[in-house]
Amino acid sequence: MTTHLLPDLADVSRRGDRTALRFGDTALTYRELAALAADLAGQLRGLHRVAVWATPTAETCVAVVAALTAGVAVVPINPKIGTRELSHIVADSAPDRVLAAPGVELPGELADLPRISVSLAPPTEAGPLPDEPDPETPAFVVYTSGTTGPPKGVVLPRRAITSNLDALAEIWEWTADDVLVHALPLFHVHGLILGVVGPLRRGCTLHHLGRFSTEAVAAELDGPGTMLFGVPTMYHRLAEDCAADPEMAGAIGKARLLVSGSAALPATEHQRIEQLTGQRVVERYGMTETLMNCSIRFSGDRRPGTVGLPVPGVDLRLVDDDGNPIPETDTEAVGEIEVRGPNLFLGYLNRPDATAEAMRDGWFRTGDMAMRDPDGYVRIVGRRATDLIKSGGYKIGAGEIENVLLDHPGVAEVAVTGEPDPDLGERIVAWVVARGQEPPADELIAHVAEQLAAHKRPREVRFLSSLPRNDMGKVMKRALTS
Ligand code: MCA
Ligand code: AMP
Repeated sequence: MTTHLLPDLADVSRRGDRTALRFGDTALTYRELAALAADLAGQLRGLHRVAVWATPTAETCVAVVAALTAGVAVVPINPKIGTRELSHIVADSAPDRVLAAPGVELPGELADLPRISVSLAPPTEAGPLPDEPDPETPAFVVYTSGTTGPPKGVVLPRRAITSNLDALAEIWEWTADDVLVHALPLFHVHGLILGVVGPLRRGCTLHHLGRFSTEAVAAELDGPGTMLFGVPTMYHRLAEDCAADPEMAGAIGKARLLVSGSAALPATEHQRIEQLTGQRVVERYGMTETLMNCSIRFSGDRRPGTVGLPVPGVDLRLVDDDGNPIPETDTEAVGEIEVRGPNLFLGYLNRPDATAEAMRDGWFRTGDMAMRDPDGYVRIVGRRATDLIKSGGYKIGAGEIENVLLDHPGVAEVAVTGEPDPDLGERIVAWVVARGQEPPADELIAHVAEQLAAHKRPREVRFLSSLPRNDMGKVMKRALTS
């Protein structure tokens, strides 16, 4: 017998009348969600993959749950996606249908796909749920940036999701009594898999805020919210506002658990939040391809600057530049993190070359560089690739932005870098050699937002007469600092 990915939807007698999801004034109980998902799953039967217009709404969750129920892979689409990125994702993932709320105007290639409207109106008759799909069935294709080229589709099987969510539940003592609060976007692992599938698998309640604000987070944690998921930028903004508002600090202090991930939370930020709220943030480390690899335990030592121990079921090693494992007792060496376990993806969609390159003897090469504390706690110290930027918790490839800027008629040459930023972690900077007269910076910024996505836009444009290059003609990005 296979275990269900979403047990409380498969058997609503368990928690049918409990609220599953709340987005503002819209709430669905487990019973309502199960009925909507069963109805929609009936329409998805036999399909291979569907695109979901991933607005932060209950409709997105219904679409995702229906697809999971039917065993159809979901390709979540950023509702602020630009034209070029959308063309790539639709061509690459070739979805059979697009799922969106009624009345939403879909852009570009999505408008050409057969559409299924996701309504929250109760179905007249809830059909039986289909049989639980095989654990190796793809559940999601999540697009993630690399150093060069367009984003790659990460194919995640159900097995990775169930095993990883259960491991997190164990170490975070996450139960059906929790009310998870967050405001994360629903087109990445953090917001969608941990933040939506996570609470539904636990049988607990999700309160999604629609968009992030420190006031909304505080109001929830002062009320029913018990857990918060956020990226470091959100914790930075909470720290700033708590410093000015002791009442807000008191509200945040009531949480059972604050979890930070998607990028490093600076130790100073950890300390500031603890001083202001009395809460020590639990940091965890993950990746789209691997889900969560490491985390501080709920009852463990919440040591700032570390991401704790590997989560149960995940094997982790550090390797040197030649790929040789570094002994666990070596606490001086910096090595690349490699992981293996049931948490791993199936591969990059249509990219066996990239999949092979990312693997070494069954281990996934993360590109993240780390050290180990004497008790095994992992300390991330950097990344192998300088061309990957983490801004606001989003991973962004420098090459992707450079290619788009080079298409602008006013740009002759360009190099994109990430610079330290107190709010975003890193801020994207475009160094531009103009073709003729310098184009307005705002125009270049808008060009990237329009072609790729708003979060990939440079926050600054700096004009140069030439780019620093080495003897081979390669741009020396390290020389590009303000
Ligand atoms: C501004 N905007 C523009 C432009 N300028 N739109 C078009 N063209 C422009 N030139 C709009 C934006 O679309 C947005 O619209 C608004 O202005 C503000 O944008 P921005 O400044 O980028 O937002 P922010 O306030 O700085 O956002 C901070 C944030 C956000 C809320 C922390 O970065 C965020 O949600 N980060 C989460 C990232 C995440 O979930 N990562 C998970 C992947 P509007 O106002 O309408 O929004 S990592 C992962 O999954 C792994 C597994 C892991 O470990 O977790
Ligand atoms: P993504 O591809 O968007 O899933 O981002 C994964 C990357 O985010 C990882 O390879 C890390 O570089 C980074 N990351 C996630 N969580 C943390 C963390 N707690 N500390 C440092 N880096 C992190």
